[in-house]
Amino acid sequence: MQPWFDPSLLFINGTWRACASGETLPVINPSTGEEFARIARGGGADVDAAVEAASAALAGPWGALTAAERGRILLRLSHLVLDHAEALAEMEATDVGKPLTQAKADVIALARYCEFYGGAADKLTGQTIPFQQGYTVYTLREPHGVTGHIIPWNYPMQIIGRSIGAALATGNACVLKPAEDACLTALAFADLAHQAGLPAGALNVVPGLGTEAGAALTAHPDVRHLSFTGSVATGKRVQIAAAENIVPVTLELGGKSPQIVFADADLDKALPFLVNAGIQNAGQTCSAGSRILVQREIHDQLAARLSAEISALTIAPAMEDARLGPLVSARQKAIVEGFLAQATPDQILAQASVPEGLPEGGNYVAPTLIGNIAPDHPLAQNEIFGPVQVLIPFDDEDDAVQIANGTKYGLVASVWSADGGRQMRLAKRLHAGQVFLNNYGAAGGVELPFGGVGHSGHGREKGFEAMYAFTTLKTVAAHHG
Ligand code: TXE
Repeated sequence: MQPWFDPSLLFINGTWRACASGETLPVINPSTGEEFARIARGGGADVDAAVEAASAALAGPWGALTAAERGRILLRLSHLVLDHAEALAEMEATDVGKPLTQAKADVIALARYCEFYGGAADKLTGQTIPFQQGYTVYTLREPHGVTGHIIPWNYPMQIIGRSIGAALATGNACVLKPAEDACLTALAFADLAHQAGLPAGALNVVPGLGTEAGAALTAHPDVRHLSFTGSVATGKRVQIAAAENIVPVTLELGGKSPQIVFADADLDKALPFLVNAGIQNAGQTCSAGSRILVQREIHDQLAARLSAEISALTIAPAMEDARLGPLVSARQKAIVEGFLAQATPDQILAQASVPEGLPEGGNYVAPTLIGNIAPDHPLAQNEIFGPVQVLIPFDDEDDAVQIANGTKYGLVASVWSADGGRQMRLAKRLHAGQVFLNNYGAAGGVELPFGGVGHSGHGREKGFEAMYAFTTLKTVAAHHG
């Protein structure tokens, strides 16, 4: 699948150009291991040019638009994304190995983010504040200025939608550094944004390595806000860089999210969610429900039902659209296999088989259910970021909360129970940015504020919360006597 644009170029100031070094990086199809395109190896000089273009856009036509005009551009962009749905989905499936149906869902989500933030652009208001006699006081919500966006490879379109959508709606000018394993739909998005009428410089895309283009973006003194989704280790570096320039930073760093199943749960309803929350996108999901905590009296029953489901999962190249495709890269496959090697044979409760005859260079990993494991075992503590679910028994509510809250993360949690009081109690006690009661919403909810506590990061994206994050509040106090 070849993109309709030249993917070896950068998108800066509304035009395509080669990177300063002229160097390119390979784009590998994870389903086959074959190179099918090249992307630019952007670096510091390219980031400088992108930030300069963004600053000029703010001082020029982009900065002069009203909120309603910005919103209309995003709404046009939403339609253009849908018009290109098939091409975008195929591009993503080929680039990151995501099964076609899941890639299509990401396109719909991207369009929905543009629609949501397009509609919301002129709904963001300040306040008037009662103050002393003779004063009128009000607040203004203003854009930060140039915003830097560092995006991972697992849900490129969704994360671009939530981050760039909110930043543009509030009037910032963006520099986007997509992950080296997933640049194509970011470049396509910039092209569509240009077609939708986005003024030059309002959105610039600089592909390249994290340690080069990414580090240069986080260190740039004219970038006034950073948003980052990725690993904890890189998140720390981004936060340190943000501290050097005293700029706010939003970090979304993944998790080890618990799905807590009580003996009174409706298992027929829960089962598809329990499985899907772990294996969607081959488990490469920040909000994956990768720890299933089950009340001891139904442990064996649930283990048997999960084992049957997980053993039957299908695996194929992304374009064949099975339940799982390959992992994004040979590197990610090695990470996941390294985790799996820590399990003893009695801890592997179920494993699907990778079918014979798949392309040899593909990064396929069999979905696996792990059990007989203590809650503090590394497999039950660390984000594996592959199709690996861990099953852990608990005795009662207190025990469930203790195990659920017993990792360094806190992104999402779910509670499966028919007891309404218990649902409410746990919703309060669980350390997480989102709690789902009798459902699981990984990747869902454009409208729903999303983000973590602890090592899952800080700051909130999605919904209206993101618009507050992408603005700075100014208080104006007028003394008129
Ligand atoms: O992440 P990185 P990687 C987790 C997941 C996975 C692990 C490693 O557990 O196994 O991270 O993945 C850019 N300055 N998540 O190595 O390095 C990089 O180019 C600035 C969870 O891919 O965090 C890419 O654009 N930027 C996660 C982005 O950071 C830098 C999604 C993410 O890459 C940089 C992805 C630097 N010094 C991985 N170094 C989630 N929360 O969903 C790298 N980057």
